[in-house]
Amino acid sequence: MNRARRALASGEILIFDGATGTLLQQRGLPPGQSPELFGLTHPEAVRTSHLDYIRAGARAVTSNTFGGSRFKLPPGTDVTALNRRMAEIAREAAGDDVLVVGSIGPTGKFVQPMGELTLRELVDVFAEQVRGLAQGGADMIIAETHFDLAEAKAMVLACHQVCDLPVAVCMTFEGLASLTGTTPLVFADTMRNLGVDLLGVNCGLGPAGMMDVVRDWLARASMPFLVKPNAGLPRLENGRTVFPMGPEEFAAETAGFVDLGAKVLCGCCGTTPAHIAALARAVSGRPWRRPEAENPLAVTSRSRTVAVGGAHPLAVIGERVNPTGKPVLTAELQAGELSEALRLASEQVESGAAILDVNVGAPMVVEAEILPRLVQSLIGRVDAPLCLDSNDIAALTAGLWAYPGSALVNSISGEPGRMELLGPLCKHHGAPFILLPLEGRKLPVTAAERLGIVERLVDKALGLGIPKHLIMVDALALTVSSKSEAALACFETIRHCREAWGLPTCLGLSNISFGLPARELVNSTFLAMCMGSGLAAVIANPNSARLRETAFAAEVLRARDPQAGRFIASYAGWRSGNGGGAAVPGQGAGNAAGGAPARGPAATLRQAVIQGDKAGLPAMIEAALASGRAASEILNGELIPGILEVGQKYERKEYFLPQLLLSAETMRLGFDRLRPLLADASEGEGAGRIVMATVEGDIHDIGKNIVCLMLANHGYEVVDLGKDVPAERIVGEALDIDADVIGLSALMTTTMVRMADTVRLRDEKGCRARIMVGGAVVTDAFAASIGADGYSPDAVGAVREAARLVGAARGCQSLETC
Ligand code: THG
Repeated sequence: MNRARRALASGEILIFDGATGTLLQQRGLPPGQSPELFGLTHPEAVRTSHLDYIRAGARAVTSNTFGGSRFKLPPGTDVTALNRRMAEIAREAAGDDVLVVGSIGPTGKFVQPMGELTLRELVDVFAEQVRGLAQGGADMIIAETHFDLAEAKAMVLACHQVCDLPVAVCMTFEGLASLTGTTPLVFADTMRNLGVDLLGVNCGLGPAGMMDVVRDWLARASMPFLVKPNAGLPRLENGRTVFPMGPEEFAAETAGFVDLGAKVLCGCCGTTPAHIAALARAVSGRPWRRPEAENPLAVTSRSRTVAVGGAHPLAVIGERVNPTGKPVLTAELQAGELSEALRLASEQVESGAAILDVNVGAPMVVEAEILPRLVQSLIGRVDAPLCLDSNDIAALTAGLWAYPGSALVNSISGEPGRMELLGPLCKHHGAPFILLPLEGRKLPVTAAERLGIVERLVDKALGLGIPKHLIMVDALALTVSSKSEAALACFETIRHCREAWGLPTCLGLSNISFGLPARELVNSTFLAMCMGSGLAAVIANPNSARLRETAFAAEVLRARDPQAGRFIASYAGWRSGNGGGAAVPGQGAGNAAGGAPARGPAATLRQAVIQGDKAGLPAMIEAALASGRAASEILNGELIPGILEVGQKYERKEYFLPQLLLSAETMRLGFDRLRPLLADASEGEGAGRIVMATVEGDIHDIGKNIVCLMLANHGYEVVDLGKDVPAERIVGEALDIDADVIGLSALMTTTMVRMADTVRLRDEKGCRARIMVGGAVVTDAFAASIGADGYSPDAVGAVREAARLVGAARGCQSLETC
C-alpha cells in the first residue's frame, strides 16, 4: 500500500510541515521572485528547508511547487520537469520515513462561465504538474489555498487521471464561504463525492477562525481532515507583514482540533519549524479517532448542497425544464434559445425546488450541444444544484464537464452496457445518479421485479468501485389508471430500498395520475403515501401549492421537521381552502436548513434559549464561565431575557408549543448547570421558603418557571410543584415545609378563579404562608378580590413582592398575632 494511504488509515495524528517562504528567503530567495525557479538553481536551499521541518518533527514535507503550474511560470518552462525535480529534492530530504506531499496551488484562472478556460483545459494544466510530482516520488498530492470549487474539482480529476496517489484538497475560507461562495459543507460534500482522501482547510484564518469551518464539516466528515492555519491574522508593521502567534500559542490552539477529529495538523503562513516542533509536542501520544458522521447522498452546486435520504427532508427536484407538453420551450430549444428554460428554472427555485431537473430532449434538438450550454447559463443564474436528465450519453458527458459541483445524473437504466459506460463517468465526476429499474422491453410491474433489477445494477456499480453514497433508486411510478397496483409497487420498492439496503429513493410523481381527473389531488396524496414509506426525493412541479402543503405536513408527521419549525414558519397563517405558505421543504441553503425559526448554532446564550439549542448551550455556558462571567450575570443577562422573549413570541403566534417546550428545556439545562454556582451570589441562606405552582386546570408554566428561577437566584428556597396542581397539594406542601410564601400562577381567565380555592384552604388549615399571585390575565384588583396578599405583573416584580411577603409572614409570626 502507498505510504501516505497507510499513514492516513493509521490511528496516529500526523504533523505536516509549515511555511517555507521565509526559510527560502533566509537562504537567498529575493522577495518577489518565484520560489519554484529559485529552487531549480538552489536545490540545497530547498533541501535544507525541508530538513529543518523534519528535524522539528514533521511527518511530511510539502514540495516547493505551489506556484508550479503553466500559468504561474514563465512561458516555455518545462512544467513537468520542474515539478519532478522539486519532488525529487523533497524525497532526498524525506528518505523512506517521511512523506513527500506534492503541492498544487491555484492557477489564477477561472473556468467558464466566470473565466476563459474550460474544465477540461484546466485538468490538462494540473495534469502536467501532477505527472511531474508523481514521477519525482511524491507520496500524495495536496491542493492548497483553493477557493473555486470548479478549480478544485479539476485538480482532483487531473490526479485521478494521471496517477493512483492519494489526494488532499484544502480550501481557503473567509468566514464561512470561499471567495466564490462555496461553504465548508458544499466543499466537503463535493470532495467526498469525488473520492478525495483528505479534506483540508488552509490559510486565510488563524486556528480560532478555522473552528467554525471544521464544525460545519462535522455533520459529514466521515473522511479524514487536515487543518493548516496561519500563525494568526497578519498585521502590517513598518511595512512588513507580521504574524502574531508564537509557537506555543499556535500549537496550543491548533492542537485543539484533535478533539474535533482532525487527522493532520500543520501550519500555513507565518509558521516556522519552531511552530511545528511545538505542535508535535502538543499532540504527542494522542491517538486519532475517525469522527463518526453520516455519509448521505449529496447533490451540490457551487454554493449549495442538498443531502438526500436518511433523516433529511424530502428533496423536491423541479421537473419543469422539460419540453414534454411545452410547445414554447420546445420551439426555443429547437432554435437554440434558452430564455424560456431559464425562466422556468428561476420560477421553480422561487417556489422552493431544492434541485432542478434539466431535460432538453425534443425532436431536432442536439442534446449534447444544448445541454452543456444550458447548464453553463444556469450555474450563473440559480444556486440550486442541477439534475441532468437525458438518455444521451454524449449529452450527459458534456453536461458533467460543464458543471462545477456534483450534479445528479438522471438516469442509469438496466439497458445492456449503460452502467458500464455511465457508471465510471459518474464516479470520475463524483456525480450521484438515479438507477432506473428498466431493462429490456417489459415493464417491471411488481416490486419484486423492480428490486431484482435494482439489486443487479447496484452490484454492478459497486463492482466498478462506485461508492454507495452516489446511488439513488427510482421507484418507478407507473400509471395507476391502467395498472391498479402501480402505487402499491412503489411503496414496497421505496421501503425495501431504504430498510434492506439503506438506499435513498425518488420517483417522477405525475406519471401515477395519467388519465385521471383531479391529477393534483392524486399526485399529492400519492406523495404523502410515498413519504410515509420513506421516499427521499421527488421529481415534480414545485409550483403546486397543494403539493407543497402535503409535503410540509408529511414532514412533520414523519418526524423530519424538528418542533414542526418549517411547517409552522410556512403555514401558521393558513386558512382551509386558500392555502398560503411559501416553499416546499428542502428549500433554501440546502434542505437541512429552510424555514424559521432558525435552528442553526446560536451566537449568544440568549439566542440559544430562544432557538432551543440544547446541543449548543452547555458548551456556551462553559465558555461564558471560563471567560469569567458570573453565573448570576449569565442567568439574568442571557437566559432569562431569552425565555422572556420566547414567551412574547408565543403570544405573537410566532412560536407554538413545540418551540415553547424546547426553549424551556434548554433554559432548564442552563439553570441546572448554574444553580450550584448561584449560592455564592445569593442574598444569603434563609431568605425565605416559597412554594410555587400553576393552579389546577392550567398547564402554562413558563411564567411560573421564570419566577422560580428568579427567586432561586435571589436566595429563596423554592419548591416548585409544577403545573395543574390542586389546592390541597399546594397548602399541604406549604404546611410541610413551613413555607413563608405561596406563589400561584394562572394564564387563563377560566383557571385564575382556582386561585381563590387555595386562599380559602390556606385560611381553613391555619397555614401561615402569604399568597402572591400572577399570570397574564391576573390583575391587582383580582388579587385583592380573592384575598391574596400580593400580586406582581412580572417576574422581576415577583421577587420584590416575595421579599415584602416574607417580611410580613415572619413579622407576623414573631408578634404571634396570626
Ligand atoms: N423518473 C426519472 N426521471 C424522469 C421521470 C421519472 N424525468 C422525466 C419525468 N419522469 C419527470 N419530469 C416530467 C416533466 C414534465 C411533465 C411530467 C414529468 C409534464 N409536463 C406537462 C405535460 O406533459 O402536460 C407540461 C405541464 C407543465 O408543467 O407546464 O407533465 O419518472 N428518474
